[in-house]
Amino acid sequence: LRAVSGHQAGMAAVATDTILDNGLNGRILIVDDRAASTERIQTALRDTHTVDVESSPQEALFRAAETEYDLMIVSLGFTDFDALRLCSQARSLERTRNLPLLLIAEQEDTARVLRGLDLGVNDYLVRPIDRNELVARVMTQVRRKRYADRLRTNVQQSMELALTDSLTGLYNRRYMETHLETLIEKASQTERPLALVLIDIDHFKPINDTYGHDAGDEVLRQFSTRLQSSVRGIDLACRYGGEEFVVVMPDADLSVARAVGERLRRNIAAEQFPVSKGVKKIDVTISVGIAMRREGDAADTILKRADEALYQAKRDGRNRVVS
Ligand code: GH3
Ligand code: MG
Ligand code: MG
Ligand code: MG
Repeated sequence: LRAVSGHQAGMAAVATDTILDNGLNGRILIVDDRAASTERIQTALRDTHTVDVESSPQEALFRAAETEYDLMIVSLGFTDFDALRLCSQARSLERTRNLPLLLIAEQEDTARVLRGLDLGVNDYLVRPIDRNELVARVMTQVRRKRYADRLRTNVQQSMELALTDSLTGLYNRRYMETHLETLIEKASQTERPLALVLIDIDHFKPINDTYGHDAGDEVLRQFSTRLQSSVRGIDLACRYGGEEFVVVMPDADLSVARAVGERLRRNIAAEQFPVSKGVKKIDVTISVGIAMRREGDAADTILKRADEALYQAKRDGRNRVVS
């Protein structure tokens, strides 16, 4: 009995594997100008994958750059086109650099297959093609492509995490400070204005104390959304720390920066913040300090001046913009 159940367990494992691969539906582009020779390949793959056929190499490259294919199968048997040129072009284009390439070769093509592998072709099959081998090799490439895509996405995500604040999704202080140096340099070269807007939520500690830390977090998140939507596309909004935010505004003179700061201040004061699933609504105000870049300013010099303006806004009674 034990032997039987062991065997069944083994069967189950194999079945799961097969199911996973069967669920892996790849998008495949076959490139060949002779319909008859693609027919069998297409038929073998059609049940599992989505298969497109393209007879023009140039068109194939366009399609591959536009569509998220998992594999391009290139026939070496083009009548008057060197299929390897297509492979080399695919490798040099940003959009198709990571697209797996599988060559279909004739017996006498050995030298060209070697050149293809040198160009970065991933695999090849020689005619006459064995159906099972084709299916298996295609699946290997599709699986590898998906795995590589997942890895890339993970890398991108961790890079974003390093640049953004996890509570609000805004850029973090580190990113802002790096970017600010660049923007200062650019403003200096182009002799265009650069404004720095420093924002601090008024009496935020009592919000935490009265409604709880979670409600405080909720206010910070909602504020960030409202901040992001009230700045221009080229402005850089970041969470500077706790309940302090910075907006770096390239190409904005003092009147533009004041207008943005004033509009935000008014908008925040005018509309309450719903917290605790909307059960409670909180009045929030902000104080804003603005500084313009002056010739020779370093990042911390502008920040310090904005901080002095902010401090003045607090002293003058909060809920105001000082520049
Ligand atoms: P002022 O008008 O002078 O700015 O008063 P304030 O209470 O806003 O200033 P203070 O600097 O004394 O308090 C800021 C508070 O922000 C203290 C800190 O506990 C809270 N805080 C900082 N980061 C977070 C956070 O991520 N979540 C929450 N809920 N609170 C935070
Ligand atoms: Mg503060
Ligand atoms: Mg404070
Ligand atoms: Mg505050």
